Amino acid sequence: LPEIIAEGAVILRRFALDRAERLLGVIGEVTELAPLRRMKTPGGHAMSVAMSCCGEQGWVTDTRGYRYQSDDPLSGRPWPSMRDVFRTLAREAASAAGYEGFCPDACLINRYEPGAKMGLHQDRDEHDFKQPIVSVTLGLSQVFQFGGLRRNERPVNIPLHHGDVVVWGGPARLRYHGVLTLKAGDHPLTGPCRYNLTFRRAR
Ligand code: MD5
Ligand code: FE
Repeated sequence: LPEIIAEGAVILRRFALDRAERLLGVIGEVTELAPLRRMKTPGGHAMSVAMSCCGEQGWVTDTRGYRYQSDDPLSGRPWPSMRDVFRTLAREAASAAGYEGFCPDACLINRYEPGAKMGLHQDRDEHDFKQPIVSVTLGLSQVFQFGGLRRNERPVNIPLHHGDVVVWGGPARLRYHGVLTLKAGDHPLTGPCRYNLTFRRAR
C-alpha cells in the first residue's frame, strides 16, 4: 500500500523486490558500457557517489556545471539505451502513485559505498517540473533526507530499504533532499553497496 510522505510524494515499499535481480543484471550490463565514475562538482571536488546513466539523456557534472547530455563524456558515445525492465518499472511505479503515462528519457544510476553520501539539493536540471521522478533503492539500506522547498527547512529522515520505490511529483517535485552517509554492511545481492536508480524526464 502506498505510503504518502508529503503532498505529491509516495513511498511504495518493496515495489521492485520481485525484479531486483533483473534490475541488478541490467545495472551490470549498462555499467560495462558506461562505467560508474565519480564526477566532479562545479566546485572541483569529486562526488562520493559513483554515477552512470542510460537513456536518451544522461545527467553529468563537471567544472562547467550540471546538465543533461546525450553522450557519455568518458567515451564520447551515446549513453546506453533505456532498458525495458527499467522503463516498465518506472511507468508502473509512477502509475501506482497516481502519475499516469510517465515516460522517462533518463535513468541516473548512483552507487554508494560505505562513507558515500549526497548532501541536500533540489533536482532542477529537467525541463518540465510537472514530470515526476521515480527512485529505486537496491542493496543496503540508507537514510533518505526529505526536506522542504527551502534549504533552511529541517529535513525528515526516512530509511529506504532494498526494493523500495519513491515517486515525487506535483508540489513535492522541487523539495530539497539528500542521503546520509552509507554505513558499512553486506547485502546478499550487492555486497557493500547501495544502488539508487532515478528515472527522469529531462527534455
Ligand atoms: C539517492 N538521489 O538516494 C538520492 C535520493 C539524485 C538523488 O537525490 O538526485 O540522484 S533519490 C530521491 C529523490 C530524487 C529526486 C527528487 C527527490 C528525491 N525529491 O524531490 O525529494 O541516490
Ligand atoms: Fe536528487
